[in-house]
Amino acid sequence: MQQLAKLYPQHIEELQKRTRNALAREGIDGLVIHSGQAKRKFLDDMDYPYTVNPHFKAWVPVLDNPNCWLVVDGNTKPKLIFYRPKDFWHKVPPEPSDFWAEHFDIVLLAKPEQVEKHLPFDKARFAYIGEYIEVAKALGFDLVNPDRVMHYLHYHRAYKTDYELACLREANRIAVEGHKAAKAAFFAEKAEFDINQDYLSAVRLDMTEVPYGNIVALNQNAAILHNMEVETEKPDEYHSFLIDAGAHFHGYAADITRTYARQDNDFADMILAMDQVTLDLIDMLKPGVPYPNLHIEAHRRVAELLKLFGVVNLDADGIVEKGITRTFFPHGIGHHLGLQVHDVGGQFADDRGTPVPPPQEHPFLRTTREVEARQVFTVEPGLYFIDSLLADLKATEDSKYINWDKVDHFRPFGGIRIEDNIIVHKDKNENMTRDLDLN
Ligand SMILES: [Mn+2]
Repeated sequence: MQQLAKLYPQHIEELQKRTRNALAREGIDGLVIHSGQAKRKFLDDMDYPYTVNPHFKAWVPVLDNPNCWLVVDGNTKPKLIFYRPKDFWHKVPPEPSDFWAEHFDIVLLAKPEQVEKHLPFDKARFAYIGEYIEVAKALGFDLVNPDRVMHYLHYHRAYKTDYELACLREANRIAVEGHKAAKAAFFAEKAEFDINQDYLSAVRLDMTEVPYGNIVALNQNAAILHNMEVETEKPDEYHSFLIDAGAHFHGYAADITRTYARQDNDFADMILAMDQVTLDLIDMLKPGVPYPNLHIEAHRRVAELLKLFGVVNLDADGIVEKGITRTFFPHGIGHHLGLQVHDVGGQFADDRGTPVPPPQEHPFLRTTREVEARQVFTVEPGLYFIDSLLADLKATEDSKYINWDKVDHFRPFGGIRIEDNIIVHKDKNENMTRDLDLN
């Protein structure tokens, strides 16, 4: 905590600088950033779980308080309008006193509708940044999430401050605690539901608080890329376990995946081989490298394994050339990580938002921009046996290259994904996940 307090002023200084530059692009005086507000369920008197505006939590690590506002101009001390209702039904947040509080002029807001008196008078000189466009209009803002401002901020968000890197390391530390608990639960042969409970318990977050829905998959369910519906019953046999689950710290996310085999067999060997693929791809992350190079190399490496394990009777080049790897590895190799799990700005060439579209044959790739120092990525190659995609492949000419007996042998294991979180430094990579002894 002391370290965070030390790093935080420089973080605010950097956000101030980015704000100044973004405002100059747009020719306005400031930004009004709305944390968000409660969203009522249809015909109900309860709200959906609340998710804070990432532009708000970039400044203030307050994740659970709607109806807050920031007024920033890049020069003067930012103003925080902090919601503190009189409410005997719900828990009222305490007055801010954490390490970050002294960096803001704080005013307390008792009723959401009273915010106007705290906002700048001349709305034409300010832009609203947030989700609630009708609120912005009602308050008199014409500029709502203007492209030039958003593109500038989103592009620069890829470069993490030292404060952000500290938060991301801590998020990894928390998530790794969860992964260790989940691994133990798998080897104790618990049901998906109970493995998930052990994970949540270890990270001290509930299902609405984790940065994305945990993927907890036993056996063939590991072939469902987003297996979010955990089974409450135990399976008859235990073959494999895939878990993709994160955590967050002060609003910064971890996103980690591991795959385990229950027995020592050729699927266990395949996991080891994929683990090496993950590590080798991470070695490719260097300033100046286009991120899609990793994706293309991942397909080559998956092809080698398909050949090595006797799944496809072609050499690796032939497997890639015919596009067969896309049946077995149908998602992107990774993404930027930060305030959001799939952090923004991955497909920008510059801070004007010039797009870098993904290669035509890899439309799912979320990250296309060049790798630079201070950027943080996931690297997550996969190899799966997915019934629907395999059926498509079977219906093509290329079916004759596939050893279908081997495919059927591996189907009950579902698949493999191994995902680490990496900070790119000028002269080295920092694998936040492995540094914590999660193998
Ligand atoms: Mn990921």
